[in-house]
Amino acid sequence: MSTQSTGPQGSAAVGAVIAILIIGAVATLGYYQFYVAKPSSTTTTTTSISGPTCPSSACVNVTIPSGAGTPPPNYSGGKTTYGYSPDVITVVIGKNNTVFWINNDVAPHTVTSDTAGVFDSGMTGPLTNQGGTWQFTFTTPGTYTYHCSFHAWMQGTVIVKASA
Ligand SMILES: [Cu+2]
Repeated sequence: MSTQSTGPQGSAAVGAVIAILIIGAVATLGYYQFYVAKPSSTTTTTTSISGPTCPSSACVNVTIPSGAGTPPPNYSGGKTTYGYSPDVITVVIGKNNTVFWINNDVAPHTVTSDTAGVFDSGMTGPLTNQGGTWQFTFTTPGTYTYHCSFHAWMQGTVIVKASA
């Protein structure tokens, strides 16, 4: 700290001015830390990803929300409605039968048909990356349940209806 020597003749008025300046600087610094610096310095890169990239009304979006990789509160095993949002969707062939999933979570996920081999985004597929998207076009009417290969609580359903 380098300060200029002002000698003993510094009056009480000068001292008061200095004190006010110091208080002002501290207050400003405090304000800066709490209201300006804090959001950028303490936030741990919570990457905010805008919604899925469904390009038109011919498709439906399903989001894997942030936190889906953590079991839901009071989880006691089995499949739940937690992890895909919305967890149940209805699509109509020829209208909106392409479904887009996006992973907004930091954990890897999959969209895997409960009936093996019907559809699967894969355990190394795009949904294993935050912000990754994967799409599937349903062409046969029916009710398709699916799950995440990594997280037992994640369960979703696509209800596919024939074109009207
Ligand atoms: Cu998962």
